[in-house]
Amino acid sequence: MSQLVLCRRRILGQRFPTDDFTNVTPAIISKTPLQLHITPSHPLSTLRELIESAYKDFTHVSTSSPLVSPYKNFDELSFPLDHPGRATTDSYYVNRDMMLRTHTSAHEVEMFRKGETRWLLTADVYRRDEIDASHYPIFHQVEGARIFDTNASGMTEVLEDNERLSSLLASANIIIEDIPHISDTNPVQHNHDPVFSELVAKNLKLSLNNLLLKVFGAAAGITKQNPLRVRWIEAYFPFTSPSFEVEVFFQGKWLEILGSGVVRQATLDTAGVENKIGWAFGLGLERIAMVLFSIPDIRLFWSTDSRFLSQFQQGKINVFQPYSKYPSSYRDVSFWIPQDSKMHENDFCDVVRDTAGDLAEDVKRIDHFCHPKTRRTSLCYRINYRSMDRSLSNAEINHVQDQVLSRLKDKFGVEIR
Ligand code: FA5
Ligand code: MG
Repeated sequence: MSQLVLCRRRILGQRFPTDDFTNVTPAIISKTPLQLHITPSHPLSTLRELIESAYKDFTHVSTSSPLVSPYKNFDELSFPLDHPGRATTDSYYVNRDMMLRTHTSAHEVEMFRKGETRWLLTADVYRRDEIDASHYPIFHQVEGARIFDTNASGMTEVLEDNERLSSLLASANIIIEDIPHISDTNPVQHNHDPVFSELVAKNLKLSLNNLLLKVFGAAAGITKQNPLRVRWIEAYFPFTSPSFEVEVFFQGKWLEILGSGVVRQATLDTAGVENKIGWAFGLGLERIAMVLFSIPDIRLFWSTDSRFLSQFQQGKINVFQPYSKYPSSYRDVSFWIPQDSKMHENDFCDVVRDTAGDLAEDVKRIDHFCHPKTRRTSLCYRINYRSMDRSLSNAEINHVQDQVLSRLKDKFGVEIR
């Protein structure tokens, strides 16, 4: 009986067998039902609606289970077998056949297969990562896509839309640093008409420049003297070519907003869509919401404290007033790792997250030492504990820290120094 319980994970009411790939933790599983992006008045929900309002004639989808097969997350999108994103160090697996999606692109084939030609899909995505104010293992993306017929009427549709979108930008307070739609290093696909592919890439850029103007214009006080600055950068994704990333200059920094490109024909072929060409983008909600609402720490999105939640209303972008910053407490942990250990930094962070939850604000590696004689490796991490809602007592932090140490010993066989 206990054997059965140990070997299964229950996620969103379904039970799954575990295997050597299983690395999803209870802390992560407990967040899967929360659906912040459709929680009324939540800043992520307001931002989702703002983006949707820029694509009024698109189909909008915003719920679906994060459980997908690795095939759907990677293979359907032409990810090579040795792509680092597939590694258990980077992604959360329920078992070898089921994982938590790492991006909303996992639903591209499904949406195209349904016959959708212009759509937005918003969802929670999961990646194993470091711990600090701008990284959280769960975040939210909006995927957008549009496809056109590869005939004369499709071409007319793109041309007309490009003209419409260009004229909207002509008088807007925006400076765009552009790059060529197609180049040697960012090539047209061999089965695409280069002229059509360029028009589609242009449509993608125009459409997103208008979106960013709407989103940042809503809060930033964009004026003639203070125009929005957007820059396009060549990128690589296995499922688009040419591919682009977009950054926006905001509060003195370039902020990475999204990835995008002309959809690989293989994706449309897999979806059974014929004689179409189009674009797709995937945009992260948290980083935009943090600057729009002045939210200083990514953990706050998960806060259930009414001092956070009561500050927001659906549809309204306002500046968050921090209610107080409680003191930090630092605890260091030094340990020897076993000789043949494959323990990864993300493994350490998951132990901390699973034990301390959102009390862990920041984790930094402060020392890495290899003993010259024994060749043993020792690591030292500094954990910053701080609650966003209350003061923590020393006893409470010590208790959490002791649990972190004992889990490290149990899971990875480390020797605490
Ligand atoms: C992707 O996820 C691609 N699926 C995007 C895409 C879609 C490309 C369609 C082409 C066509 P990337 O890993 O760069 O790409 O993430 C996209 C955006 O998600 C980033 O620009 C960023 O805004 C956001 N993002 C990525 N990682 C994090 C993170 N750890 N925390 C918060 N936001 C993140
Ligand atoms: Mg990126």
